[in-house]
Amino acid sequence: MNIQSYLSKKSKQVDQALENCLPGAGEYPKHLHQAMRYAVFSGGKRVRPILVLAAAEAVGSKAQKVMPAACAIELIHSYSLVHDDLPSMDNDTQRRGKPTCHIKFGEDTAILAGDALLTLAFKILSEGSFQAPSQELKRRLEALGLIAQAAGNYGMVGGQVLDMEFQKKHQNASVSDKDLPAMEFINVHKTGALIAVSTRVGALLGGGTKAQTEALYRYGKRIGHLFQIVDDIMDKEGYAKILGAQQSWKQAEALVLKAKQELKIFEKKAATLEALADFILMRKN
Ligand code: GRG
Repeated sequence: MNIQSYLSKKSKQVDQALENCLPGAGEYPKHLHQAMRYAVFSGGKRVRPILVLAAAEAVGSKAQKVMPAACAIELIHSYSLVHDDLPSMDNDTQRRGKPTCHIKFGEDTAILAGDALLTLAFKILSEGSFQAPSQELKRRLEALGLIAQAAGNYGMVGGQVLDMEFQKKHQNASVSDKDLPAMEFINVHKTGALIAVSTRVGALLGGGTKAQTEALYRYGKRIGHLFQIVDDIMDKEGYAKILGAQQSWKQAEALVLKAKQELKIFEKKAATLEALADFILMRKN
């Protein structure tokens, strides 16, 4: 399994599908549509959509079948980064080495571009469903609800609010291991939920059995946790601050093993997901 060539092939397919979902830059209202496109096409790794596609492949589906869900999740991820960078949140001026959306388009347009990306995600998830057979329709509705749950108050948005409170509380105080449970709760929701729902709906919409879908959901949760630990090691934040880099690496490696345990039932079909776990551990950005 050459994961680099898999990633580059799939991210090109995701980019093409995103291009088909998004309004053109010249379409009215131009400023809004340009901001939406800027948020989506500025060099993201496409980890979440690729997890959706790879989970579908692990249950024996064609990746293309779950492409709308993969795009929807990437649009939600893109919106979350636009809003996370706003002055009232992290107040960042740069993302992926470029000016953040609000620096380039103004704060008002950036807020609205985020809103529009989030709502577009659900439009894409609903598309074509009137013609779907009833079993397929049920799976689509379930996936739509799961994605909404992962993105909203019980998932990413809830985690973001708790993180803001946590940051305020620790502005002048250092973090210690007694803060670990609170930090884990935040991460499971803020970062983990959208990653875990990616493999879950990839399996569900790919036609996986209950056991397969649950195994890939557990895999996704491990990967989400892993993603955050590696992020913290790179940024010398969170886990790295509390546990130190060496201990954080140990935790990350243990999570890779646990994630791979969940893939045993898929045998060779999960080779990509195995390689993706290693890739997330070793990623450099
Ligand atoms: C504003 C509702 C709202 C939520 C924001 C996810 C999030 C919540 C904020 C992002 C903060 C952050 C940098 C978290 C660390 C993990 C993470 C999500 C990194 C960015 O994801 P990548 O590396 O991004 O997949 P790319 O650039 O590849 O798309």
